Amino acid sequence: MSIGKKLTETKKLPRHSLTREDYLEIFKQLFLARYFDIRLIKEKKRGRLRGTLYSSHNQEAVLVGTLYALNPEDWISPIHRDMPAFFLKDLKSGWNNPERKGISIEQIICQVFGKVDAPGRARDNWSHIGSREKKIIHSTSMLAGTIPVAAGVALSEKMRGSDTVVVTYNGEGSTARGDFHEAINYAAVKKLPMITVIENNMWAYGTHVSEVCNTPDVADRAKGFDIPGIVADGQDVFDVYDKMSQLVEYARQGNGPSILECKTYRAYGHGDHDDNRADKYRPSEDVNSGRSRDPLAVCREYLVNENILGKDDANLYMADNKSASQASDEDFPEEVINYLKQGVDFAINSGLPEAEEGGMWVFKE
Ligand SMILES: Cc1ncc(C[n+]2csc(CCOP(=O)(O)OP(=O)(O)O)c2C)c(N)n1
Ligand SMILES: [Mg+2]
Repeated sequence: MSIGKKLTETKKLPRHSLTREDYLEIFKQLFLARYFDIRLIKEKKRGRLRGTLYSSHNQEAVLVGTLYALNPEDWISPIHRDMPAFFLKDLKSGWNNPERKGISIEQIICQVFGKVDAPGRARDNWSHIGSREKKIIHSTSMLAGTIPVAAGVALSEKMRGSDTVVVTYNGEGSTARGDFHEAINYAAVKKLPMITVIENNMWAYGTHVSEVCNTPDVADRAKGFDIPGIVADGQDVFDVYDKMSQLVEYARQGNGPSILECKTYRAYGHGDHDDNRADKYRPSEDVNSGRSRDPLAVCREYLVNENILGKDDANLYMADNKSASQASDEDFPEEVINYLKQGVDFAINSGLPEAEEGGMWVFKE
């Protein structure tokens, strides 16, 4: 399919239609996603976050760039690595806008703290949530297991005649699963408006991408379905945005599904329980090169080069490449700090569910 070629040949990229406010909002959202991660690591040390933390550090441009290309009514299907996606969705409609089609920061911090005001009412501390109202397909642990569900949602939207698209997020490891192929095959045959974003962070727990994929790019899997398969620089939020926007338009016009592979790198272990082990199965040169292009730095450089932001303003906040123990609140915009504080304060004051709730949603009365 020539859609990727068409994009590179186009002089006017989707980013060129963004306003200055959009550019600055995107930069701020990258900081927000990064600060969420760093703040959670700190909250875990304080004992407020129970359970495993799956960091999305260094992968923020994938989430921000793809989500910024969507309309409020579009559906997303996030997985364990995409916790920020739940509150980044439709964030441009206003961070504190109750009408926006995304989950509030208060609810998300309650979710990770295991509090009663969480969408999961403290049954879980991570991504096993969803919202029909906010157009978020419920996340499950079964890798690739929600792609068939997303295809079903896309079929339903198509039958209704809407121009809504459905976006599924997946690690490169899950692309070796049978249900990945079955669901995309079905979507291709039925020309469903479904975009499968592959966050290729090179590792699936301790398994390298070369152990699960025999083609140079994971996006090459699209060839077997005769659908577009495009590769984006996952460290560059604007490259992700451009390519995603084009695939979204392609789907909205009724042309069918596509795959967008975003090449990135998992900064830490699979989860925080794996941080120390990951140093043993990943060579340090590999880690250093995978983390050498921080999405915050890549975005900042672009904004300065394009005269969207002056150098002094661009350099006000320098969280680049800093771990949770190295970063402080001064490294982030105040608005970002305050937004997280709002969520954390709410969650601290939220209670635990009554024991009687244990059977709720399990047995039908
Ligand atoms: C069907 C299935 N097999 C195995 C697992 C255990 N598991 C959870 S995450 C994971 C690695 C996933 O790697 P990848 O898809 O690349 O996503 P990443 O964690 O790198 O974002 C594994 C093996 C699972 N949850 N579901
Ligand atoms: Mg992976």
